Amino acid sequence: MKVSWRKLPTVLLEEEILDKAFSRAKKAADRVDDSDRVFRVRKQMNRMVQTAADIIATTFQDTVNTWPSLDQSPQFDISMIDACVGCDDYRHHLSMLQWGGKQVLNIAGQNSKKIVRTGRTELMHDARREAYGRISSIMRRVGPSLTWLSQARETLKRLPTIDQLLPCIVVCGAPNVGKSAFISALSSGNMEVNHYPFTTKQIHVGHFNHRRLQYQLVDTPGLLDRPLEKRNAIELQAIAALENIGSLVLFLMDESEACGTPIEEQEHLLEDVQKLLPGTDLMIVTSKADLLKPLPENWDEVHAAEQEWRDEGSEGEPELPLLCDPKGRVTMSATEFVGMDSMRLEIVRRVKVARPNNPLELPEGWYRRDLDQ
Ligand SMILES: Nc1nc2c(ncn2[C@@H]2O[C@H](COP(=O)(O)OP(=O)(O)OP(=O)(O)O)[C@@H](O)[C@H]2O)c(=O)[nH]1
Ligand SMILES: [Mg+2]
Repeated sequence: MKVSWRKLPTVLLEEEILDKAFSRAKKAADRVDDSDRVFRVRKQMNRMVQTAADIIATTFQDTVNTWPSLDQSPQFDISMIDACVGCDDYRHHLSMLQWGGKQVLNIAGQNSKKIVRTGRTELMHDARREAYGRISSIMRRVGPSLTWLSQARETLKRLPTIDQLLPCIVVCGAPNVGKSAFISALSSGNMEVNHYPFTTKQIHVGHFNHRRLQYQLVDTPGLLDRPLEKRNAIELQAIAALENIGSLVLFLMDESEACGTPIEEQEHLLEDVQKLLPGTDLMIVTSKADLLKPLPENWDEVHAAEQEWRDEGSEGEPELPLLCDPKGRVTMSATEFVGMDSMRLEIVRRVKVARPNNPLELPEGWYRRDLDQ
């Protein structure tokens, strides 16, 4: 169930729609063939009015139909739309298109009648001209909505694609602690790169599959890695959206401080994140295990167990030992790929606890094609 508003087609602007409608209308009129001059002009004027109105109304209706109705959108999407463009505006501008389409068709109907009822060609031309004038003025009223929708589309298509029905692991921590490297190392296939419209930073979304269920891993750059008090309303709303979708939060802590943020500050950030995402299970993970001095005691043991599991085809859900740092926290090295498989299995276990009645725990042998890519 990928959300379609991320693949919304281009929204044509006022001038583009008018040009398209009037030029098609002219072509339609040029195709009219009748040896009787009055009949010919009547047909031509009628075609012009009807074609122009149809093209505009259809263009509007297509837009209204392809933009998902908010009533049927998942909560995450609604929160994101609200944070990024505003739900009220979203509704208003789509309804303007609906209104405009109706108006334009009415105008065509009325002027068409005038064209049919008269026998004088100059009155037919007048009725056509009048229709074009009225249609243009409706377009001027709808214009700002088209502009708004076109800009909203640019904003919305940059958002991460998250499937609400699948487990989602939110990965956070101070800048440079290794969030993206972790997601990349754990993901099968390529990561998607997106943006939150209000930050310039890249968000990575990765996936891995385990027993036919796809797990999503989402980065949070610029969203959670700043002190609480410096955040604006938009960011808070986006965070609320994350809370809706997160099955598990991983908080990465760089003990080596190679990231540039002192440990103490990272601890403060952790407290903030706990406050921001209170309803979500949180797991603290030490990153960059390879930089720890000394190396974690069970480095070799974990490395060997993971290697063996991979050699055997990564089947089942063994209790691989977790790599532990001196404080007893789970750790891993994304660059050396040690502690990663055991981490993946731990994530699967934690998500299961967080989603006890998971409707997606499909019976053995059940096949969902979209999960097996
Ligand atoms: N030695 C070592 N370096 C790592 C590891 N993971 C990440 N790094 C390095 O740490 C730096 C930051 O990694 P990123 O994955 O970009 O960190 P990030 O948290 O996504 O950073 P932002 O998105 O800017 O907040 C890069 O230079 C990585 O190569 C690791 O496991 N070991
Ligand atoms: Mg990153």
